[in-house]
Amino acid sequence: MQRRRFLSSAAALALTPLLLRQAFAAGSANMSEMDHAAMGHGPVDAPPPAVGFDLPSGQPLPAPRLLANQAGPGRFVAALQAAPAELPLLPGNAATVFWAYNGQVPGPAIVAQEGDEVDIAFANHLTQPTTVHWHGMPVPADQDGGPHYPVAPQGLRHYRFTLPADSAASYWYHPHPHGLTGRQAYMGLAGVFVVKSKQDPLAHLPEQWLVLSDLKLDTAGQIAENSMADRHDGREGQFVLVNGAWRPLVTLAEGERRRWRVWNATSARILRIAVPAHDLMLVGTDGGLIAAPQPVTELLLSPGERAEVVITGRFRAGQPAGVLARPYHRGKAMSAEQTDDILLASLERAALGKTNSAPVPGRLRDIQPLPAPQVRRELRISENMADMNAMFLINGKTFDMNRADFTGKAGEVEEWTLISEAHMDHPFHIHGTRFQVTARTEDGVWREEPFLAWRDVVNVPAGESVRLRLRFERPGLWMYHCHILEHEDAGMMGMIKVEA
Ligand SMILES: [Cu+2]
Repeated sequence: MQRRRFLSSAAALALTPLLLRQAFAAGSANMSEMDHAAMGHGPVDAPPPAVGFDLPSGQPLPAPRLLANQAGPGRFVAALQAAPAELPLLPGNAATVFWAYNGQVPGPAIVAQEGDEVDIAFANHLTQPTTVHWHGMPVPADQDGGPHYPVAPQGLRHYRFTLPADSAASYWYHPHPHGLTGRQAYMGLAGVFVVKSKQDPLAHLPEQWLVLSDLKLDTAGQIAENSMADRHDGREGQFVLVNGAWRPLVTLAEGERRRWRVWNATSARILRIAVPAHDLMLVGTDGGLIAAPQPVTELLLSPGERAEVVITGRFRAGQPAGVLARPYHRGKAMSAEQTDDILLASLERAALGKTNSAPVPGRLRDIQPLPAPQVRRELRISENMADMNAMFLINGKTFDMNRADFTGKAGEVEEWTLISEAHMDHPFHIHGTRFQVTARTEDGVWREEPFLAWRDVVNVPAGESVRLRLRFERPGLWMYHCHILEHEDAGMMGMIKVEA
């Protein structure tokens, strides 16, 4: 894996910079100094410019604030609005202008139960159209917040759907308007949506949520615009936040067990999360619990992806104490790859108190493999550095709002093979359904997936392939796309029309 990745990155570096420079020189009218520096000195750009200050750090991890339910049991009714919001990031400095749901970054967390009827009244107080996409959630196509259903500035709409049985999972919501998703998300619009089950085998464990997002500031402490490198490689900022806080403090006692839900809500980072010394057990993926716990040493989460892990405190002398993002090379062409660990949160040993060390059951959920497919599709993911208007492609095409790339039938099992002919990793997300990865290549060699899991995002590493099975249950026009939001906005997206 490492060797192949190195070779493909090296090839990308050797082949693309000149074309890149030409393409961007032709297409970019508004380049920052950094862009010019990047163009003049080859493909490897410096990290995001230092802002000259740090954010406050080391404060106890804040829990995401909840969106209050205005209804009784069986329903979840609330109001959500997207609007500019000034938040004081830096003591003594001017507030930073975000775009936020209900004035919060991340947006308010929604917690509902399987079976609930959800009714969210949404108001758009931005000066551009937006939508609310319920990422991963089983909702009807006209409630999914796709680009075909924009909410105009000052517009209002209700999102209504019922949460089916077996839908308990860690979802999230974010804008999905045509061409504007990346900017709206990096301005601060994203929140989490947790669906709970009344039969939850891990209900006895205390939960802690880690919503990972990326913040790129300019020297005035305001949210920076995308650079040319951001638009190509996907935006990364100077700060990776956890629940809106930079390097917060998590305390855990020796032997204490806790259920973590982790969201990668960054625009483009592939996070290789490690918590050295402590025991980690993977218990859930995008689509909720897996069949049986899997001991892991790391958690690879690509943009849009979620995981649930049970952490058990194991403090050992000499181990770095913290939640880390290990270096991961994703084939960037214009910016430097991550070479060092990033500290996401500090971890401190708490005194033994009323800690929970209850065991994790050996069986968590019944997941049946999807049967043999009735339909097989191939999706080739590629990059064309020579065409500024069609740089990121699926089956050779850039996104067209008026073109369904495939037609499917509700209830049929499909097998999709995602084939990367690209130099970068592209995390692939499908709307309207969840899927089971059945096999992936590693250095070009197919390997069967070791366990069943429901997902809605899967990373397709540069030059590799992924095979998955899915079954659309709901008719409609469904999007699939790269979840590096700058790539999605640049057209690495397609649609399948699912007929009843
Ligand atoms: Cu991509």
